[in-house]
Amino acid sequence: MSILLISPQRDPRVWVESLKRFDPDLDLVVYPEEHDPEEIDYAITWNHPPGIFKYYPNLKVIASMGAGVDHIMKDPGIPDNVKITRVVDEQLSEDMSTFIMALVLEHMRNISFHHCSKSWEPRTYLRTGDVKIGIMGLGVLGKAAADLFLKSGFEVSGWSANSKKIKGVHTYSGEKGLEMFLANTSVLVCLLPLTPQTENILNRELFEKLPRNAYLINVARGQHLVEQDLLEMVDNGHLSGASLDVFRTEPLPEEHPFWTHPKVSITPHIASVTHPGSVVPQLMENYYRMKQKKKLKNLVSLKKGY
Ligand code: OXD
Repeated sequence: MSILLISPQRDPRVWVESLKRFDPDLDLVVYPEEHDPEEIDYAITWNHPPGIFKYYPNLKVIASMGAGVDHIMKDPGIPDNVKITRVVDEQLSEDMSTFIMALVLEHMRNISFHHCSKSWEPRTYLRTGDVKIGIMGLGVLGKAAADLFLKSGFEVSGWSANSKKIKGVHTYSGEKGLEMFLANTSVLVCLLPLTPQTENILNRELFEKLPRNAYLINVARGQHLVEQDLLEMVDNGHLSGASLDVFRTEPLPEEHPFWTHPKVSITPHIASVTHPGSVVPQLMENYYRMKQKKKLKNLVSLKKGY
């Protein structure tokens, strides 16, 4: 049996190198190389062609190359008996937390404004004690970010669908907790998984519950955000601005109003990019676990969708 590497929009070479370095004898097929679908029992994937997995009768596991699995879950053609796993990686968590910290500091100290203004124009700035960080989504990445902000002296709140306790963090949950959480947040960070329940959650109604001048950071998925609502809320001054790393359409189309909006900062989905060398050991561990019929690590709950 063989492993299928299937990520048509990503350069597979560095993944092949890392997998082969880990196990030089690995039987690896890189899509779309010619192969026998019956020979595949484990697929490592990012943005596979929808519906393709139903042609693999012996497939047992689909392993996401990243932390997110929405690219798999949105495919109605995933066979029922196949297990899905995601990546949980310290490097990914560290990259995400330090990226969010950089955006928060950039916002507090007006760094982009000064770099771009090309004039001697000091602005008042925010200090740590002025900022209340609110993290939506308290999974592995959300907890790591909360931890970094706590260590750096920030007040931190967190919201999740189901109640969670994290030392030092004011935690809120469910519909009821959302209003209190938002009222207590001046920088809102979205780290939610994308599910039917969280799609479009960053909308006008939610923004209105934030204090005036709040700032948005979206490093989760573009589909969380109602783009027009954000534009209206920054234009009417309720939100002071936004940093967006993820978009409904990626790459963000050239004519999109976010590119030129003075209060919207764009980065090209680089908050935390999977490092193949760092995650290949866990992908392979799960492969061997599958072979030995052992419980897989980082298994996705099909009910919850993450
Ligand atoms: C991920 C991503 O989910 O890169 O890993 O967005």
